Amino acid sequence: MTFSTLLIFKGVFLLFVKVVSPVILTTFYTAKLGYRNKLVEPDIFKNASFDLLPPCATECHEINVCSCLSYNFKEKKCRLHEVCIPDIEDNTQQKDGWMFYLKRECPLEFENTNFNKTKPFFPGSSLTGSCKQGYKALSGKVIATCTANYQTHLSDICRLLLKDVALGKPAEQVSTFAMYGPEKAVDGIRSTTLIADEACTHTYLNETTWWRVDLLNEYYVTSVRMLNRGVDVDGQGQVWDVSDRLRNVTITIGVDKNDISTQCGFFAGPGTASELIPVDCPAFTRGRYVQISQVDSVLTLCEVDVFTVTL
Ligand SMILES: [Ca+2]
Repeated sequence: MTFSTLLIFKGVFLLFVKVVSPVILTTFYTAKLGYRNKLVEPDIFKNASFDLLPPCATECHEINVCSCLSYNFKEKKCRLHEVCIPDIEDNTQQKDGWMFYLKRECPLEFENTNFNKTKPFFPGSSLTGSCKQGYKALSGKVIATCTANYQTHLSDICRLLLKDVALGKPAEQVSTFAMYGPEKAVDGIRSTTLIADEACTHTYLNETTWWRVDLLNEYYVTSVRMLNRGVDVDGQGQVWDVSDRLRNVTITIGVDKNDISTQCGFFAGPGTASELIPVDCPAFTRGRYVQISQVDSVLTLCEVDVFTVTL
């Protein structure tokens, strides 16, 4: 083959490249990436519910010269491209099963959401994030997924965490011994001295004792924290430590005052003097009333904190 023949071949090839087949204008970047026509995970962009970035998209991410990729749903093949021209993208879209994806990021900024990863966020990928301090996702975490059309889908939202929702709210108990009424568990006074400070509730010994508070609004209750009675010294100098009375405590939540039966948690005890006892409720425990019950014992609570998130 002569040199002039080679030139003719080259000219025809370039003509073909520029005019006949715009697809070829897109440079397949294969030297380093090696994903040209390589089989990759099936349906990587169809369903964006997986946690790991598909290998094809990952490589496009990490290699600066890759500016877009195409994926063939039929053949499960992926190609990385160095050059992407909008017209060509339009032309090639869905041709023979190929879909074109620009290396573009899904939005990562969300109100009240703090992601622990800052990498580019590409269609088909997911990021697990956590809420900023003071906020809580009911499911415990937020998964942001970048969909095929560059929309970010959040698995959950970060809700404002409210502390001390019970503070000052109406409280009741099964019975009241002396001056130790139910309000003493929500008065904000955190003394654990029942006798000297009159700081705690005290029921009579009933078969089943209970104390409850009306939060006045419905919330998702995330946890309930009990402050147990401390050591007392009475007027005669006698030391009282009956903190172990707090045991086998059941915490229930209810939307209706007549049905406070949703289980939040259980504290087997026995409690110790001035112990602060947090009990976490299952996710999505919804209610307005919080009830603390125990069997065959005097119930004494020096303070009850209810942690919630807004509905
Ligand atoms: Ca108190």
